[in-house]
Amino acid sequence: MQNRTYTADAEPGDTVTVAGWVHEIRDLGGIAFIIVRDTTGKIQVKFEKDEMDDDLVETGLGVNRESVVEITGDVKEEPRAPTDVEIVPTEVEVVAAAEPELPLDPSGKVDADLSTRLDNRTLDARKDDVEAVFKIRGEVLRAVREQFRELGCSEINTPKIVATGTEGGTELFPITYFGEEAFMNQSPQLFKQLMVGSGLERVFEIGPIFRAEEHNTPRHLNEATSIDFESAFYTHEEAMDACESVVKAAYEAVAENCEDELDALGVEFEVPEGDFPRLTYEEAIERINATGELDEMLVWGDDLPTEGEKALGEDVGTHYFITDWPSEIKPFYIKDHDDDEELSTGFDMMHPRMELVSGGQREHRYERLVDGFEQQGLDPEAFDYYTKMFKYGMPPHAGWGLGGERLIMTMLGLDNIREAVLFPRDRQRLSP
Ligand code: ATP
Ligand code: AMO
Repeated sequence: MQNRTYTADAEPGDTVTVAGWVHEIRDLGGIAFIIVRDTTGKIQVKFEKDEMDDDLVETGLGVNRESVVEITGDVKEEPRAPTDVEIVPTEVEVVAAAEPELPLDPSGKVDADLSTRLDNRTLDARKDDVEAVFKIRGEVLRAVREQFRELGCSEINTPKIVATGTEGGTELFPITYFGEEAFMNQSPQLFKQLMVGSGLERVFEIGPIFRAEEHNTPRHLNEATSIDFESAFYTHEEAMDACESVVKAAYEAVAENCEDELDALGVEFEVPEGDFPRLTYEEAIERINATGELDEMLVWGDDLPTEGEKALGEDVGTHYFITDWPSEIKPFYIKDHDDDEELSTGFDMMHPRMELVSGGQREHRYERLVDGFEQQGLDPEAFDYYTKMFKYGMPPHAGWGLGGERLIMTMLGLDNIREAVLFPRDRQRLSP
């Protein structure tokens, strides 16, 4: 609104108009205050009952908390006010009244459980710490995009309604597409690969992925944000370098540009320093076994169980890569090492708490790619739209996918991945 003139640097003597939410009402008898909150902060408005027009006092003090008000008045110096100034009102308008009973307390004085918070996200995101998460999320995405540009990538958008799945471990959401069976896409994997064979060569995408994960966990969503990278003429080693640079750029940008938000969250924030250690899968299982945290020793070919990831994370203590996975537990599109077919070029990048990234060099040789489908029990014909492009000059390439919410969750120490999404989708939650 044009007449919203209050800013945090308003000075005594200014006449201003502030529009925002009634954060708090304190009635001390002869004198009363309301604290008005807007995106720039909070300002105290003083009502001296005997010295002001009755209507003004009645309107100003008759509102419920969280109502939207527009107040015009004079800025006065007041050392007892939180910002050293206050507004003495001459006009008060209730723009949008709030009901007296709120489903949760946006001042944050009364805690609400996560489910109540998610059901009332508008009110929840009026809280400084919640707002901070989403401001930081925006900053992370901005910094990630900028780093991809530094790396020479073009941003792409690929379809989310598709004919086939790619990520074997999790289920697909089926939909009906004009009478035909289709699915919500689990990953832009095949499409980003198709684009490294185009004139674009090096691409990234930030978009939703859909996975019918069977269980409710604090680190899985059914709709998540995938940050995907893929480059022609890259090895898996170069892809890991790019991955590390993107994650560090996100941390650096938050450290530099989100000081207030980090304060609001009260997190101890550290930008990861030094190179992320690169452990082979073999070293990883040995180190997990050595922690003694697992009931059963891991052997070659086992996937890393959650407790194993945790034990190793505590042991390593920083972000790290796990490389050289057994080929049999990596997807068909991952290339094996040239000198050892049992060993894949696939890698994961881990935060001490959990996996953040999967990636690898890709199989770009047509015959081998088709064999790989058959070995995983997939029908190569269903993937003809993808494989046929490997017959017309597909360069060697590598890439990775980073879980956007897991990045935010681990960066900010959030307990539950749902706190990193405005409107999460999980087994119980389809609205709002
Ligand atoms: P992604 O599936 O995307 O590769 P992830 O972190 O889910 O990433 P997985 O390889 O699926 O990694 O699983 C790692 C471990 O996490 C599994 O061995 C399993 O113990 C545990 N896990 C995975 N999904 C679930 C789930 N839905 N419920 C409980 N535990 C799970
Ligand atoms: P992957 O299946 O490991 O690999 O997914 C990549 C990363 O995405 C995140 N992620 C999720 N986050 C929240 N909820 C989920 N249900 C969920 N599933 C995955 C994780 C994970 O590490 N195509 C490959 C990537 C590649 O090779 O380029 C892929 O999708 O952080």
